[in-house]
Amino acid sequence: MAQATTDRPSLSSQLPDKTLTKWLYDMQLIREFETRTAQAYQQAKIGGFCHIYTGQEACAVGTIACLDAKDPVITAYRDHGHALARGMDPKACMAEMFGKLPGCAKGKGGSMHMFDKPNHLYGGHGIVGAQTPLGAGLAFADRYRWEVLGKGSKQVSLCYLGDGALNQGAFHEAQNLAGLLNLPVIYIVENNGYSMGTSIERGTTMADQLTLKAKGYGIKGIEIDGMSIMDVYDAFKPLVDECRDLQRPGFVDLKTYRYQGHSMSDPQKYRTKEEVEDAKERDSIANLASHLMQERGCLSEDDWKAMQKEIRDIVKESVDFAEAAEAPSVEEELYSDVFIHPLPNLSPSGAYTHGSKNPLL
Ligand SMILES: Cc1ncc(C[n+]2csc(CCOP(=O)(O)OP(=O)(O)O)c2C)c(N)n1
Ligand SMILES: [Mg+2]
Repeated sequence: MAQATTDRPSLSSQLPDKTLTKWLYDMQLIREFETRTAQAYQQAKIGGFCHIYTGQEACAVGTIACLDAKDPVITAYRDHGHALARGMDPKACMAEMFGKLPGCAKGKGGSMHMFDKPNHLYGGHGIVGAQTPLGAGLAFADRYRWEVLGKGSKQVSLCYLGDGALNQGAFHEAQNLAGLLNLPVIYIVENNGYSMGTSIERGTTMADQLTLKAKGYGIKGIEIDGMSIMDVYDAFKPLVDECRDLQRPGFVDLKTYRYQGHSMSDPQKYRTKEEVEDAKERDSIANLASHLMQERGCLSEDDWKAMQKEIRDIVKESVDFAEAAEAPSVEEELYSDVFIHPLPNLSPSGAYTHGSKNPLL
């Protein structure tokens, strides 16, 4: 639970009941969504790689709660939670995983590639660390638009990465440029302690002082307990405001835990059941629900049950929708949205138009 370190009340304690109730709703939506996703995967209705976000809900919901609607968000492949927290329709998210046409990427991206331009979500990236230079680029673009072109307003980009991406060269180059050019991007390490089956202690130096790595690039870093959404909001909101205002980068070591295996095929021999159970004792959803019921007294047991039921229905609807939806046709979709070097029979943008013949085949 969030606690004010001074006599001043914490930021989250000053928010209205309805805001915190909405956080609970959003986190529960992700949890239920992931439960149904895992089921659908086991029934072979979802193909490809699939990484479940259960346990980490407070990370996406708490940090995105600190943003403006136009702030860009980019993340890795464990991305369903970010997509839903950013406002993607659960039907579009589920249909994407089912490989169906109404999916956010017309069913051509799948679980790891959630994109939602209207909600300023720029993926969903499967190569570990690949999103980190792109995050710097999003921040550069917004800053250029505002400062040089005099358009728009000061934005701040959020770039999420796993602890496994800390060691990628691309991330170090990205941080160097972000620090050097003062780019308004915040790198949020969703530190769930494991990169597949490798614990963070075995995989990276200074595992207990990650913020020092960012300091080496002139980037201010903070540590946050990612299992408490109120702690996330209380610590992250001032950082977002500062990075927006001063147009400079930030770094967060957001300590969290994933309850499921790395992906849908993981025997989990690298950790004990007790370790997983210990993490569940600090569950962000259970903690917020009990805070709202017992401390704030704004939610009854019945309200909470009704909310869970409503969410179950919404998610079930998204699965039914995804199952019934049309798959993309090979003729219409195989060569659309594909970019290659411009050749004479392509449209000026370099994209294949529907039905155009691929000259390389
Ligand atoms: C460049 C690259 N190397 C290896 C992989 C294989 N791989 C996929 S996920 C993963 C682990 C990444 O762990 P982390 O960054 O901590 O994210 P988490 O899965 O914990 O969310 C690895 C090594 C990859 N996708 N890309
Ligand atoms: Mg990890």
